[in-house]
Amino acid sequence: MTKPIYIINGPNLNLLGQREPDIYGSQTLTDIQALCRDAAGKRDIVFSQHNSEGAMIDQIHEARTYGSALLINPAAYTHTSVALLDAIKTLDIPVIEIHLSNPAARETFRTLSYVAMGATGTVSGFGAQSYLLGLQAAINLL
Ligand code: CA2
Repeated sequence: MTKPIYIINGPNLNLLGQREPDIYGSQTLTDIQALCRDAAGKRDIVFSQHNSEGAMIDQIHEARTYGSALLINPAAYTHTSVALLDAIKTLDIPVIEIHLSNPAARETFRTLSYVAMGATGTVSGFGAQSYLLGLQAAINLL
């Protein structure tokens, strides 16, 4: 049986759709999860959101064993977390970094991504569609 594609979301993304729709869009994370499940077709998706770094790392470890690919929106940990980078570097599967906004076009502190240093590639700036483009890339790579 094909292993599932893991989609891991970082802190505060549970509040998507409730604030800053001009930056992050008006869709909720539940809406994005449904879009991803539709786009994945027969492939299984394990979709999760975590407000703590440790919980994200535990889920990356799970993806390492049970996943065929990983999509990750690390949210603010993108710009701070060597621990997430180290976890991602242990994976032998495609790792695609996802962002709703385009961090490179925002504040200077968002221009550094530790996660990008361990990712296969990054999709940024297309709102919820970033997830679908990333998912398509993962499926094409598998
Ligand atoms: O654009 C993205 O997807 C980000 O990963 C979102 C993070 C931000 O720190 C990154 O630089 C780029 C922020 C997620 C916060 O989520 C919110 C949800 C609802 C309302 C406000 C923020």
